[in-house]
Amino acid sequence: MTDVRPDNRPTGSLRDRIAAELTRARDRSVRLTEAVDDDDLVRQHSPIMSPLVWDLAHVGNQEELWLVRDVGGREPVRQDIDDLYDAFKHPRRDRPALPLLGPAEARRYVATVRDKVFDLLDGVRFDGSRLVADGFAFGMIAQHEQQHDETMLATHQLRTGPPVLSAPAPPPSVRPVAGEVLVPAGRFTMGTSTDPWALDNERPGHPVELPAYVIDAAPVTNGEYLAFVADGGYADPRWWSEPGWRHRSSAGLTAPLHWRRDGTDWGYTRFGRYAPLVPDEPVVHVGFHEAEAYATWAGKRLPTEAEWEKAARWDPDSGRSRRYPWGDEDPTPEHANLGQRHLAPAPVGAYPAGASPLGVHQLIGDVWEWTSSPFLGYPGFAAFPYREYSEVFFGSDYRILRGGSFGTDPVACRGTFRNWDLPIRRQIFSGFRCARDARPEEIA
Ligand code: AVJ
Ligand code: FE
Repeated sequence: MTDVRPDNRPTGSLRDRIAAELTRARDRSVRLTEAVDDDDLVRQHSPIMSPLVWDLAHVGNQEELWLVRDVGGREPVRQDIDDLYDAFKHPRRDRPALPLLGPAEARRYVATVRDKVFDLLDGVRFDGSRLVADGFAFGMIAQHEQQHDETMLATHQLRTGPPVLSAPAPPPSVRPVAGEVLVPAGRFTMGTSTDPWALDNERPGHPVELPAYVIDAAPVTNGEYLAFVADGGYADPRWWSEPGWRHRSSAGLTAPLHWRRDGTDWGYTRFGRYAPLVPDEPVVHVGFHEAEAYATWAGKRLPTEAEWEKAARWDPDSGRSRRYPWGDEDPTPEHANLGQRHLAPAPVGAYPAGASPLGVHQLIGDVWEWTSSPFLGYPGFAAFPYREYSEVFFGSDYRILRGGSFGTDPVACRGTFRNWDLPIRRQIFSGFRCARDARPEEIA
């Protein structure tokens, strides 16, 4: 028997898609946790990261809370561990000392939860509460697991020792991309009210009016960033904000995280392998303060979040906002470097098919891009389904990042997707591009 939705599409396809997304996320979690031994899984590789085994069981616990208990109305699997895996109860630095499930137990736990979810997925109706409409709760959980997979990938990058992950190199540049793109003044729709798996902070869609501005056609590359380093950028307070300079000084920053001086050249260690810096690759592992300092040094500024999104979504022909720079179709490997297919950002010019109509490249994938905007709710924001996903982080402590990285799965990446972190953080796969106001003679 097939249910039929109001739009006459069978619900079977939604069920299949949910099952595929959940399975894809789990395959990735398994790969990331099977790559290391048990010792490594329970160890903390950095005080700002959880042990990998915490992420694994936390993913299962969220799945249990939302899908098994809430959507399914089933008996709890392990109510006794809710507190251990509540991210708000224990800061990351304290997590290794908790009586966490061990690797074997954690694996059994997530598998038990998943079995129950597949069982209830069989019979669930997608026309009930707002939580299950369009499969939202399932989509939220698939995105949640993929977000933690990206976090686990960042933990892998922080661990020391021989390499355990491998992937083919990203594709080469096929066309030089440089310079800037003028985005004309006018109104566009920011955010969405219709994307079924968009999270609360992406909603609602609302008009935003922007003056004309100019945005870089590509992310700032290692070569460009190196010019800032070589020019003494890290030693000159003129380029830094006051809090940025204070942090630079107390943390002793001299280059992006993972960069290392190799005689007169620079290189970096990536997932345990050392390589010379690739000049045309987007710079990665810079904090907001570093991005802002570079932009000031370059005579520019970071884009606002609205400027980033208009560049990524606004279609000059139709005036509509689309899901991605290239249109509404799901990303393929031709469009963007997403989903951990590669373990590095691709060089600038590697994805001409992913460019926006105005010619802005690599907005999606490669590196998360810092914007100048704090994390705030859009006009009409309503927390859904829980305040702790977004709302408790609203305020000026955090800055927004956009576009996803090579480690972001497509299910958790779109033109409306909002990420945020503290301005000092650089363990994430973060880079940036610059923007500036349009000059009068450019607007004419
Ligand atoms: C959206 C990436 C900032 O990892 O802190 C995971 C996503 N929220 N579990 C984070 C998230 C709850 C979140 N970020
Ligand atoms: Fe989480």
